[in-house]
Amino acid sequence: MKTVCTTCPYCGVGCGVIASSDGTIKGDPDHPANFGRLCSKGSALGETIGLEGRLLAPKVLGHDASWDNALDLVATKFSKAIRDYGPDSVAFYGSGQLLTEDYYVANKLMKGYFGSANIDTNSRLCMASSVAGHKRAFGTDTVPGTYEDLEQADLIVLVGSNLAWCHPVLFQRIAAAKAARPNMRVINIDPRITATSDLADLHLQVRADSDVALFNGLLAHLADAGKCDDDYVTRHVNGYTQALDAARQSNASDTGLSDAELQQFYAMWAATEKVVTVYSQGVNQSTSGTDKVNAIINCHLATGRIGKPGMGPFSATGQPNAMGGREVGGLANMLAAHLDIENPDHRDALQAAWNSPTMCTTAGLKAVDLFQACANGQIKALWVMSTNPAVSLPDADGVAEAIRNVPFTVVSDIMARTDTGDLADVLLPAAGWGEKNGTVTNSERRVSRQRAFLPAPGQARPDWQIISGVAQRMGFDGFDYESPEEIFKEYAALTALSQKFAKDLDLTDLADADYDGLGPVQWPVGGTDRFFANGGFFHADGKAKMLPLAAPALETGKFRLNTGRIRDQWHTMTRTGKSAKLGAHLAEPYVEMHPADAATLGVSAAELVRLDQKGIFRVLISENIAAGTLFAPLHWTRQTSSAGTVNSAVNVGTDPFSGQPALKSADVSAEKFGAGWYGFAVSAVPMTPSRPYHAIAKTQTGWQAECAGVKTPTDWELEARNITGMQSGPAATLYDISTGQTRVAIIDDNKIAALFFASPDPVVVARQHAANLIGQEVSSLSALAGRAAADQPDPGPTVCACFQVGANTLRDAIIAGANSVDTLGAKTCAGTNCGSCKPELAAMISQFKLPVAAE
Ligand SMILES: Nc1nc2c(c(=O)[nH]1)N[C@H]1C(S)=C(S)[C@@H](COP(=O)(O)OP(=O)(O)OC[C@H]3O[C@@H](n4cnc5c(=O)[nH]c(N)nc54)[C@H](O)[C@@H]3O)O[C@H]1N2
Ligand SMILES: Nc1nc2c(c(=O)[nH]1)N[C@H]1C(S)=C(S)[C@@H](COP(=O)(O)OP(=O)(O)OC[C@H]3O[C@@H](n4cnc5c(=O)[nH]c(N)nc54)[C@H](O)[C@@H]3O)O[C@H]1N2
Ligand code: SF4
Ligand SMILES: [Mo]
Repeated sequence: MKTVCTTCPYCGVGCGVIASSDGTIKGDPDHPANFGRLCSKGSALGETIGLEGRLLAPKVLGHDASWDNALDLVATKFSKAIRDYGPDSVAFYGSGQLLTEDYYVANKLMKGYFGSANIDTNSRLCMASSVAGHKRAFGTDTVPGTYEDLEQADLIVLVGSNLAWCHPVLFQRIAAAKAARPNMRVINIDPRITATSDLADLHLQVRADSDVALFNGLLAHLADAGKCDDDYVTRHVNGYTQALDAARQSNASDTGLSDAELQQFYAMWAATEKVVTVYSQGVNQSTSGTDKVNAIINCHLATGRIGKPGMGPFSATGQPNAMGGREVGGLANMLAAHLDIENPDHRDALQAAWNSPTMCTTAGLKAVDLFQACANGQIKALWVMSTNPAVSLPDADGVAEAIRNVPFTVVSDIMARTDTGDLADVLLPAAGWGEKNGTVTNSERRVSRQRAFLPAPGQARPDWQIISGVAQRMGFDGFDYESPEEIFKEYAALTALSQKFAKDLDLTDLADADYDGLGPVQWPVGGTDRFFANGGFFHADGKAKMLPLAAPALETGKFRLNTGRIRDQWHTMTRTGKSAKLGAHLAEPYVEMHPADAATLGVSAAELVRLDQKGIFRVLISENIAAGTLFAPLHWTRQTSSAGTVNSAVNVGTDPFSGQPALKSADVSAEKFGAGWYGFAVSAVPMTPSRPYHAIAKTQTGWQAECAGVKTPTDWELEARNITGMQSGPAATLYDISTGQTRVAIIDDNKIAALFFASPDPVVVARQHAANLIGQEVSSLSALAGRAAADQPDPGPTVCACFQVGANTLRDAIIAGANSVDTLGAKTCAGTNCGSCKPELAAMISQFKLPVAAE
């Protein structure tokens, strides 16, 4: 058995993991990102490393091919496109989930050997506004602070960040710090009330995209209250007066908050020296995203609250290597080592270091434009790596069409079937997490090793090796790498250029370090932990810039659709979807809707809603969302649902500075989906229900499917067989003529192989219990009751993923007196492993706690 210290492949917290080849996963107690903690996704990594669904050999036009044939073909097609149509006729689309070494090699090939910058990444959908905001304010893309600041702060302001679900270990660090120092305060600014709001002393339910107005209002208040640091501003900041003048033009009532709420927020911020403002996609994914970033940074610059312990603006990165990608110049408008593409000296220096034949001279196409160029015929050869754009880009169906329109498309992925892979001419099998070596950089600039503990399956190869193989076949020197270590050392040495041009990034000390034994290390290596406490910005005069910002006009449309993440799934679910534990939390695509809107549309709880004629989602009626707005998760795809790909209904503009799409604000129509029947099925085998509405998920015993259709089937047994994939074996059907409810059990070898429940209304059945019956002996037909027997209480929908504790179990324990998260944990185990469900436990306690009798 092999055991290694490695890094979690999901979010940008970058937790250290101790992983073994038998699938055991533990948090690394010595890693400074998590000190042993893991969230539900990290804890379930062992369930996701199986080979089910993996791409194990190269495929050309759907047929297995040898590596030689596949790589020759890719090299020939790219060479020919460049020869016939020029370097800008080819494009790469990469990912913040590539390792630094993969990312570096792809950029070197594209920018230094093809001579085009048409290489962009999903970081355009994620961090681009933060990058643009940092560059405007600081002169370079620097995150000034560290995770410790979040523990040392007296006030944490979360803006457009559902930290409890998206950066759970950081959230837990804050929660622990707050428990230890009860005077610490947390403010959450989000148009939705979320699990994160549970920790907040103040939740500001702002109008969407009113963040610039809010922070402009704060800046004016800080000036009026005499809280600006004149000395810091004079010595280190340009643009104060203009920024303040512009801020005074803004109208804080745009936020929709009451005066009392605004004054409370301003007063708390003004009164607290140690304040950290953490922001994420509610800020970045907006047509005013870059301005939002600068509106936040303006307030920190004006007060000098930056770069000192417990204070500063903090952009939480999404993906495990969002930060590393930025360091190696992963975006179409950047060069490696934080060098600028517009600067000829930077370009020349990089070309000299690479000793490369050519160099791109201008920025390339940004993600949305890149796929537009695919649609209009400019792109003749496209290579997509470690991302699923046919799901994750806005106008996902248009993007799929655009990819189809490219004469030659290569997709490198670990999975045989993804919505993007299905469109490829060539599929290349990549080695996945646990099978390859390299480095990633987390949100606090800490470089950590990923280490292999499993053999690469089938013919899978690490991405750097695949890219290098094509480069060599195209006749380029400079790609004869034998290992990721060689690549890392070349890149680390190259960051000397960043120093030469007075930039921030310096990894040169790592160029001679022991790569195998490299522990987590923060940059600047051996320097200070934080930037800018005493100025030292990276604009030519060494000063920072405050920006004069106008708040955008806020539109009122039909419904405003906000999108984002849920606790237990990662993006397009290609990995987390393999875990039954993770699937049990929220198992189908849903749309959150205010009760008033539900009443207007005539939809009741658990019915279905159609968005923009394209998507169909289960309605979740909730007071946590404002009337006129909707929220839907981004995770479901055409593989896991019939119509749950939310980006099919998301058609949005981009930020003018960063090119980041406004994924939080699609204008959509919504109507009730008139289902004639609803169904729920569990089966021992994977299902492809192909019904107008369906969504599948993994269970402990096989698979489950939610479905619905318009026309009620006449033969329910046939319907059950078609949906569950169980064509043979005896079936028992129960039909209740008074309610129209139907139950079908299909038996194989005297064991229950599939169960199907249908009803004219949303199906009420103990789903977890039904799933657990699969594979059981058929002692009686009581299985068809669809509810648990008295001696086997139904735990209800899963809340705690680690211990599979359901909502009913928790409700009963709360009613029996468990009235704190800790006692509930002691009684049921819920929340005692990763702790990701603690906000939900707290919410349930306030819902079900019996009122204490007056004494
Ligand atoms: N479980 C899980 N965790 C993840 C991921 C995942 O897929 N699953 N993905 C990772 C990645 S790549 C990323 S980028 C991060 C994202 O992490 P987050 O940004 O925290 O997550 P989101 O759910 O995208 O959006 C955050 C919040 O922005 C709010 N919001 C929307 N519009 C506005 C607005 O105008 N103003 C304000 N103030 N708020 C607004 C939304 O209501 C939402 O609650 O998560 C990372 N972590
Ligand atoms: N509506 C809406 N859309 C969004 C967002 C939103 O908030 N709302 N958020 C956006 C953001 S912030 C992000 S980051 C994107 C994420 O969106 P994507 O990047 O498209 O989503 P993933 O599912 O993470 O895709 C990663 C792919 O890489 C594959 N893979 C895993 N490991 C490896 C490997 O080692 N090598 C290779 N070659 N492949 C691998 C996986 O199987 C998967 O197919 O979504 C964006 N889209
Ligand atoms: S918080 Fe969770 S998903 Fe993020 S790195 Fe840590 S364990 Fe992984
Ligand atoms: Mo992201």
